[in-house]
Amino acid sequence: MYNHINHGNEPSLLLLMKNKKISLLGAGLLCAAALFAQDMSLQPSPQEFITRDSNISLPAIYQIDGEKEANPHAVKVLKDLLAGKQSTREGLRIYIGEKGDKSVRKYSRLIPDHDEGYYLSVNEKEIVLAGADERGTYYALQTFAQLIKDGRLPEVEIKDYPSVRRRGVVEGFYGTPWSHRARLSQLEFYGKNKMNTYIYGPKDDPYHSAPNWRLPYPEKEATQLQELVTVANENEVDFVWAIHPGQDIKWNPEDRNLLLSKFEKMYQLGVRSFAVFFDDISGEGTNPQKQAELLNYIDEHFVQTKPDVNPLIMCPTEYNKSWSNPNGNYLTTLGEQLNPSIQIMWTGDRVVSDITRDGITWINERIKRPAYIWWNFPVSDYVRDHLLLGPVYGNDTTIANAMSGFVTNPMEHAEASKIAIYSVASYAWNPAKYDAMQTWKDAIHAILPDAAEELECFATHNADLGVNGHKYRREESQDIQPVAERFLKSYINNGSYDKEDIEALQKTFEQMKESADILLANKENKPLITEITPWLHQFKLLAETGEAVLKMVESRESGSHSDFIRKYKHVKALQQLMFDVDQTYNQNPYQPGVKTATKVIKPLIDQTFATVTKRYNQKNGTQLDATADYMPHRLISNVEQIKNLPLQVKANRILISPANEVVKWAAGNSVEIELDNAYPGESIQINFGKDIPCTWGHLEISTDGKEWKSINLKQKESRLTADLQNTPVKFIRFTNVSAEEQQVYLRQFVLTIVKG
Ligand code: LOG
Repeated sequence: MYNHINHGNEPSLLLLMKNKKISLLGAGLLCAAALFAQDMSLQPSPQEFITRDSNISLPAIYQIDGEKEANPHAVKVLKDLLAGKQSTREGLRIYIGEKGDKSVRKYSRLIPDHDEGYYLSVNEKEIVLAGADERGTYYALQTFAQLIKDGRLPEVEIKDYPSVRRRGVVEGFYGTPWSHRARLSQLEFYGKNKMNTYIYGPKDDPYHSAPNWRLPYPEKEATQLQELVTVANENEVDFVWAIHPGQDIKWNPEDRNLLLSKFEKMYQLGVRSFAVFFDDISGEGTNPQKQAELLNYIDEHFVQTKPDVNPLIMCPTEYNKSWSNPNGNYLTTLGEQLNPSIQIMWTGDRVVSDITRDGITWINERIKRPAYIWWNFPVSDYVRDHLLLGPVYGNDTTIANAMSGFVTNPMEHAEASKIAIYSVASYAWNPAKYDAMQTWKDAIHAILPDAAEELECFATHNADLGVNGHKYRREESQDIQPVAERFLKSYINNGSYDKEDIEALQKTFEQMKESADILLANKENKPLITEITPWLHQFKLLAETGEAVLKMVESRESGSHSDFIRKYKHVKALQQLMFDVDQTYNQNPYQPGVKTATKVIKPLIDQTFATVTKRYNQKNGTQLDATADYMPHRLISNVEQIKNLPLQVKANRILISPANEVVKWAAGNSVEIELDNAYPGESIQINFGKDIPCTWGHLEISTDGKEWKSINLKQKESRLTADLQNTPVKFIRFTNVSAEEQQVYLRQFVLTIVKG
C-alpha cells in the first residue's frame, strides 16, 4: 500500500489501492476511515480503484452535464442520491453519459473498453460518471451510491467492468415459487449489485412446464409478469423467460408452433430474453438432434427476426458431467448443431458442484462455446429442512473468460437467498478480487444492517446441508468447531475438559440465544424474518438445550444431584419442544421439518448429553433416558433387523423407516409400536414386498398393552391395509403366528391417526 500524501500534483496524488477496502493510513485519514465506519467494502470489488486520502461533501448545489443523453435509469439514481439543489450556472459539475456522448467526451480514453464498463471519478472540482454503454453508466451510479457515507464522498478514480458477461439468478428450483413481491425486491437487489440477469423458470409454475407450457398465462399472472419485466428494465436486469416443455413435447410442427406462440405472447408482455430448459426429463424429449432442430428454428424464426431479442439460452438434458453418457453423443450433438449464438447451461461435474477449470474445459470442448453456468447453490429443494446461509466459496476464480454466464439457483426463501446472491454478484463481477468471507459479511450487512452481527451468528451455524443425495456439503460453525471437538473428545474419553473451552461454548450458546431473540424482534426486513422464523425458534431452543447440558456437566462435577436432575428435566422438555417445532413448521412432503446447526453444534450437544447422562446413571444406579433426539413413540421388537430402525413422525403418520435388505422374521416374533398416548386410529398400511397372500401374520391393537384386539388386513398386491375407523390405539403389534421363519421386505409400516 502507498501513502503519498501530496496535494497539488495530479498523477502522484493518487493512491493505488491494492486492497479493495478503503483503509487509508496516516494522520490525515481519520475522516476517510469514518466514511467507512461500518467497515463496508465496495461490492462487487472494482477492477481498478485509485483513491486520494481526502473526501468531499455531497454538493449543496450542482450542475449536471449530459442528463438528456445519459441512461435515464442512471440519471434517476443520481438525482435520488443528491440531496442538494440542481442549478444550470453554479455548483459542482457532474458529467454523466455513455461513451460517445458530448458530456463525457473528455474522459473517453479513460472509459474501459468492455461491455458494461465505466469510469468514475470524484474530486473537489468534478464528478464523472461515464459508461462504456448504458448499463455501464448505471453501474457507475451503483458504485457511486456505495461511496456515499454520511453525506460525504471519498475522492476516487475507478475503472471498472465485469469479468463475466452475464451474472444473475435462475429461479429454477422445485417447491413454492417466489411471490410477486419477493421478485420485485430481488430485481432491485440485482440492479444494486450489478447483476444483469434474472431467469424465470420455477419448476412448479404450471405455465412454465408440462403440460401447461402450451397455454397462455391467466390475466393476473400475465399482468404480474409484465410488471416484473418493467421493473427488471428499470434496474437494468434482463428478464429471461424460460419454458420447460421436454417432458411431453411432440417433435411435430404443432408443438413447435405452440411453443413459438407462447414466446410471442411473452414478447407481447415485454419479455426480450428467452430460454428453453430440457433438464429432468425422460423419453422422446431428450433427443439432442430434435432439441437442436427446435432451438435453431426458434433462433431463426423468432430471436433473429426481432431486433430487440437477446441470444437464446438452453439447458441441456445432460446438464452435468456425472449425468452425461460417456459413450453417447448428446453434448457433442448440441455443440455441433446448435447455432453458435445459443448459450448452453451447465451445472458442473455434478448436479450440485463447484466450478473448476478442468470441469469447464471438459464441457467447453464438447459444446464448442463457453458454458453458461447454472450453479446449484444455495438451492435447497433436496434438503428443504435446512437453511443455506453460509459463504459462497469453491468456484475457481481464474476461469471468468471460460464462461458466458454465471447464475445461481437459490432457495425458495427469497430474502434469505440474498446472502448467497450478493456473494455470487461479487464473484462473477470480479473473481480475481473475490474474498468469500468479507463478501459474506458485507452481504449480511447489506441485508440487515441493524442486526448484522446477529444474522451473522445465525448464518454461521446454518450453512451445511446435512447428509444429502448430491453429496454437497458446506463448512459450518467454523469458529467454534475446534473448541467443540476438543471439548467433546476430552469429555467423552476422560470426563474432563478445559475450563476455557466450556466457557467458549457457553458464550456461543448465549450469543445464539440472544441472536435468535433479536432477529425474531427485528422489524427492518420482515420478509426475511418471516422466512426464517421456524429456524430461529429452533435455533433458540437448541442454544437453551446447549446451556442446560453444560450445566448438567458442571453440576455433576460439583456433585449437586438436585441441580443435575433439574437440568436433565429441562433438557428433556427442550428436546420435546424442538421435536414439536420440527413437526409443526415447514411440513412439505419431501424433507419436512426444521433443522438447525446440524454440523457442529447439534452433535456436540447431543453427544455431551448422552455422555453426561450415562455417567450419572452409572454412578448413581439410575436409568435416566440418554437418547438425545426426542421421539415420543417407541418401537419394540425382537426381530433383529427391525428393532433398531428409527421411527419417523410425519404429521399424523407414524412410520418405521423402511429397510432395503431382506428381513428374517422368526416364528413368534413381533414388531410393536407404542405411542405416547391413545389416539383415534385411521388406518394401518404395511408392505412386505410380497404379492402372495400374507397368511403368516397377525395384526392387533391395544390401548393398555394388556388387552389386544385383532384387526383384519385387506391385501392388494403387496399392500396390506387396515381401516381403524377411529378406534383408540396406543399399541399396535404385528406377529409372525406361523410356525416358520418368514423372509420379507419392510417396504412400508405406517400407522395413520385421525388428524386433530
Ligand atoms: C434441476 C433444478 C433443481 C436442482 C437442485 C438443474 C439444471 N435442474 O436435479 O431444477 O433445483 O437440480 O435440486 C435439478 O439443476 N435437478
